[in-house]
Amino acid sequence: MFHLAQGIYNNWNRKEQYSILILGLDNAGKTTFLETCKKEFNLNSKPLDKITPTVGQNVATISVENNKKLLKFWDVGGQENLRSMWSEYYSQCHGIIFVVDSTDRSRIDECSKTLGKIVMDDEVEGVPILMLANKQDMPERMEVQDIKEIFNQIAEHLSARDSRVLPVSALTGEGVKDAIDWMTLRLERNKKVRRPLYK
Ligand SMILES: Nc1nc2c(ncn2[C@@H]2O[C@H](COP(=O)(O)OP(=O)(O)OP(=O)(O)O)[C@@H](O)[C@H]2O)c(=O)[nH]1
Ligand SMILES: [Mg+2]
Repeated sequence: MFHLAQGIYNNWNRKEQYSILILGLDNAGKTTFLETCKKEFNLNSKPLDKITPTVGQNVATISVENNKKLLKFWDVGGQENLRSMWSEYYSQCHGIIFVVDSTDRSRIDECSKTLGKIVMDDEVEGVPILMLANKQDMPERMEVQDIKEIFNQIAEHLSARDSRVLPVSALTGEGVKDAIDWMTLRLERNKKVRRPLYK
């Protein structure tokens, strides 16, 4: 009887778990975004001024929708020599967040080429991609519309891919919850394409 009750309890308590990969060039604000997410979802987080360039990976799990879903974020280093390792994560991920430094006009071309390479990878087929125009708190930022145009050129090559560009400031937290909401909804809709893991 106890085992039956335990089984029912476990099943009832089962949570869907999704893995989300945070990608983007070095200095884009990926780790800052992750730490701000942790703070917004009441987890212990690092002071933002103590973040250093990522060499390995940072992992954090946040719980959304009244604890029914777990989003496991993988933040990996964006320096050029580290980008070749990104593809090792593709087959396991349910969603990709691509962070763009909206103030870095000189690297916007490198940024779009990097994103182009990601979306062309077969393992990424069907995975929702959210592009974040980060650092919107800075006066010298590029407008979201301009970033959207660059992104749309890449999206044109895709079929009915779920993708979106949203403005955020990982530093102030502006737009961060909206970004998580968008991704959570897309993960739900893409359930048939990639099954969630259960915990
Ligand atoms: N003004 C402003 N600065 C930001 C924002 N997000 C990140 N930064 C700054 O950008 C710099 C790089 O941030 P990181 O979070 O380390 O960038 P990263 O993408 O993780 O970099 P790598 O780990 O090297 O790939 C830091 O000085 C951050 O404080 C933002 O929204 N606004
Ligand atoms: Mg980092």
